[in-house]
Amino acid sequence: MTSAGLDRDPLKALVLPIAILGAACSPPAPEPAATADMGAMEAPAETPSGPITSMGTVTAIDAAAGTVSLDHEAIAAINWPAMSMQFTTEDPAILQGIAVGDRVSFELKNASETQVITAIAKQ
Ligand SMILES: [Cu+2]
Repeated sequence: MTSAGLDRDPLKALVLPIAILGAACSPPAPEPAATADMGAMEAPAETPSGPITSMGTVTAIDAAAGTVSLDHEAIAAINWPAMSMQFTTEDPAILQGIAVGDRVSFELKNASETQVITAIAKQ
């Protein structure tokens, strides 16, 4: 009979962690499927040494995190097919003036740091 009062405590204990988890999940999650695929994308034997440029459409921007998701064209220099994926920016300031839906040209840092964008420009 004393259990009636005790029953409330486990409920209270659950509410706070759930609220915290909910808040942590509110920013849009990166695309795990597309990101996982990148591991299989080995650079070709003849790796270009300089920057690699391509075109794409912006699908998401997180200016605070300095990340941008692009639906990009195939990038022959590094044997990439066209895909949707998230990049990080070397300098998040380059995202200023870029918006979701923009058609952009962009520059990857190099063949070994292909997920780092050093420049992006609206077309
Ligand atoms: Cu890609």
